[in-house]
Amino acid sequence: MPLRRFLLALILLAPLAARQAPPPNPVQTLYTKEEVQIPMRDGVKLFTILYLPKDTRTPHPILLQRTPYGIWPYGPAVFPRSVGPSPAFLGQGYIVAYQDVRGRFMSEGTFVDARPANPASGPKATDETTDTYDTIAWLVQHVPDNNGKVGMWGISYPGHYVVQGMLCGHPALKAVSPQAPMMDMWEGDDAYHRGAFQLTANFGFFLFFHDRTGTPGHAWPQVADVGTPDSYQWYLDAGPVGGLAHRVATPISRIWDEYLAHPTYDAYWQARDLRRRIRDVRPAVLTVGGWYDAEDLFGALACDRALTRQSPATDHHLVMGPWTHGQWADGDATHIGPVDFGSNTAAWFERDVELPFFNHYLKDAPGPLLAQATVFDTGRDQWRTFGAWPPERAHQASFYLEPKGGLAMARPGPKGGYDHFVSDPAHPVPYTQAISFDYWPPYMVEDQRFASRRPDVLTYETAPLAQDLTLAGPVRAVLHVSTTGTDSDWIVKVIDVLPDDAPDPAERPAGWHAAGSQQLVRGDVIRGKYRNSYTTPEPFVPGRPTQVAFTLPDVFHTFQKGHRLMVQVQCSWFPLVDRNPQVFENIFQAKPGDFQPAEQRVYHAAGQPSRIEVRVLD
Ligand code: PG9
Repeated sequence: MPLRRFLLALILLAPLAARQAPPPNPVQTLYTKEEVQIPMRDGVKLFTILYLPKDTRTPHPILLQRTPYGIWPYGPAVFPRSVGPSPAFLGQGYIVAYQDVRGRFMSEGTFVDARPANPASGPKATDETTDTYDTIAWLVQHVPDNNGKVGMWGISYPGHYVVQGMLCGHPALKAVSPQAPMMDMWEGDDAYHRGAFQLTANFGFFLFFHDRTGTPGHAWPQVADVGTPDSYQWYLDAGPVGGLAHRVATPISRIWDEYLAHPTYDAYWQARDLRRRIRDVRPAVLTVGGWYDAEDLFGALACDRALTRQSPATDHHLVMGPWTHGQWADGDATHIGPVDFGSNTAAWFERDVELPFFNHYLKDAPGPLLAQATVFDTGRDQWRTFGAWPPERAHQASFYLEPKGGLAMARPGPKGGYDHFVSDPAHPVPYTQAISFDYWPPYMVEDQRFASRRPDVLTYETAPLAQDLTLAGPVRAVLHVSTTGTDSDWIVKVIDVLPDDAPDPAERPAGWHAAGSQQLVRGDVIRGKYRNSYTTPEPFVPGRPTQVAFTLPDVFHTFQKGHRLMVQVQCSWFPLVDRNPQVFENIFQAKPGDFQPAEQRVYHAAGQPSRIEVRVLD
């Protein structure tokens, strides 16, 4: 091309090119980046990326995240578009450090899932707590322009490392925020719920969570394409969970096999139960959880309970919002599926709670004056604060299952009896209407009419409420049941039944979600053989009435006047939970022919008063 024409083209195209140039990366503008290998006390080096504010007029605190998920982008010249807990932290004068935990990605050593505390005490004995201590000591000593104060934050597995880290005792660690931390993977977090295996969540997770070390440039492996989004049918066709991954010839993490090797709350899980280790926690703690977090709602509540009971001197705070797993960090959390909570609670949390919390403890800024508990009423769509959680002034009450599908606060009379249905593992109750291969987070607020129409789902509901009813705290299900099998799962769901005469959405009152909907507030499961002991499973005696009681995670929900409180009881929740053959055996060794229907009875009689026990806040 002649030079003159080339220059003319350049002049004409320059504004266009300038218009299309990507916006400057704020992280690259505000920070420099360093990659360091931090030596632990046993010599193992942990790969850590530092983002250092270019503004060094005042010393800055350090925010640390430790993670098994990789700390992309690797490479000193490649920058992410945000660093820190949320974009609200950009330019706020924080040094941000991300670390591959031992045995993951670019860090040396061997990875152990939810690594238990190391009982050895020698100078070279290590675990996640000592790795955190050594990391903080190195950062404070070597990172330029730091003010000697360190904070930690993380969601889910990174939240688990925050809890391990807050036990480390390093004096520079002043403030931590464990968000949806895994606290006990067997009773209520990711692996099992009271012995019921969380099938879709675990299979999907371990399809990608392979051992990864020393391969910085890779991306996560593509999750194996099983050829259909219809998880219900796929898992049903795939048969018993034992051997599943190997039958479908899908590469899966070795940890999947570890989880299946420990179906009972044995020493493997007890050693990983972080609740047992919470004591003498010195940093201030901001625990965060989501009322609709399908993965670690249990962990957030368990973390706060353990601090309250076992480390009462700790300055600790709880925030529970209308969120799915990690949704509070998504920037927008106005709704979950069709349920609109009326405001962007994530933006409020990031701006008005999380940033002020760390500013106060790490930069001596005025405190956010956080209450002990800042919790969202999911029935009124409003935040409330309390001096303790659950609120001390909430009082105990029971709602009893009644004949003909009733639910009332009066104990059943002498004429009570039972309801019954056939639970057939060949036709399990779906946990959602959605067609999704991975677990479907909005199931936790989903309209349950798809389930209540089934003959194998028992439904009990109050009359329309004469006044608002606010439940604040745990829900204990106390069922009197029998089965013709020798094992079975029991699922209890607490539901808000919205009136049919829905107001015009334009004038939607707070808490109104969908006319006539049977909106799930809380559901959970127990594998019946663990009803009396998590460590020693017991068979049912066929036909003998037996009590099955378990505590569902807390709720904070106002059932408004005119709504109904509903309870549903069922014996499968598939494929969220693996199928129970309804025979007392190690389910992961069950053969296809072991799975058999059973007749289930739920009693509502004077001597067998099935009920839910709740905390009511007047
Ligand atoms: N809660 C997720 C998880 C952790 C461990 C095992 C399985 C899932 C997570 O998001 O980290």
